[in-house]
Amino acid sequence: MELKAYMKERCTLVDDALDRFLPRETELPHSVHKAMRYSVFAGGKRVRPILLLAACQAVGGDIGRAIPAACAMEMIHTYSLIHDDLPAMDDDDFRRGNPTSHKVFGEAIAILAGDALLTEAFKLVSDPRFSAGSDPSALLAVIHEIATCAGSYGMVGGQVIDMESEGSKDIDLATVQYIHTHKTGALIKAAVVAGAILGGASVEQLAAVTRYGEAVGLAFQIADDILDIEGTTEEIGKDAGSDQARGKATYPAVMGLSASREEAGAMRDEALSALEAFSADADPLREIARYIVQRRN
Ligand code: GRG
Repeated sequence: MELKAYMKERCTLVDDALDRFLPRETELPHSVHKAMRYSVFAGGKRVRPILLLAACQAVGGDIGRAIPAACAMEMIHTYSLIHDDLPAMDDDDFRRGNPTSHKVFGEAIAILAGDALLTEAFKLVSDPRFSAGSDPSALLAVIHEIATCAGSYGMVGGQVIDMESEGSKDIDLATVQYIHTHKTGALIKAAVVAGAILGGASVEQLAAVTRYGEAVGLAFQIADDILDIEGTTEEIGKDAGSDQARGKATYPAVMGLSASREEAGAMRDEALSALEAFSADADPLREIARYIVQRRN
């Protein structure tokens, strides 16, 4: 399969749905709706929604039913980026080459846009208009998985330890692993687990997809660490080397660049081996695992 064309086609599918699901700028309150749309449509790669749909497809499910959950993952991801950029956190002026939300709308609206995106995401997944005919217990399991992975046992927890570790001289591998698997990995894992549940996965399929998600989630963040060092400013959309300048806890900082590359490759292989029993329906998941460690942005 040709991954570039596949990603482009899935990206359009997700973008069209996000446009339908997100509140219009013409609806009150205009400022927050404008801010929500500004960040959602700022050029993200849509990795999490695409993974969710690919996991649904891998277990033989109908991706049409998984579109709202896919969009919800992107809304949660966007909320996390808006809040991560705030002065109280990373204090970034630019993301993906554009001014950050608080620079355009002010800090209060940026915080509220993030809050609203997080909340709207759960409204969307639980919306009875899109879940008619779905198994209610599967839907509950999806909501529980996403909430667990987004909260303090997941992404928020990773962000807290990341912030608290910044500038510390004696970060060990276990701490970096915790940060990466929670801050970035948890939402990626939640995306594939949610997709598999919505696709009607068996117990064995769900276990395999979970293994895939954990490996790919960690690989994604190690690749991000490596890109921060090796990528050009244009490719990564932030100042190259900014992790090091900030004293961030990263894989290269703890184990060096070449061991980090090996680890990212090992995680990709672990993800691929988790899918061994799957048919060609899982080829998009396989290709995405390869892409995640090779990506340039
Ligand atoms: C504020 C609760 C809270 C959490 C923030 C995810 C996160 C936690 C912060 C983002 C900081 C960051 C840049 C992490 C590196 C990995 C990462 C998540 C990169 C951005 O994800 P991509 O590459 O972004 O999927 P696009 O721009 O394609 O949407």
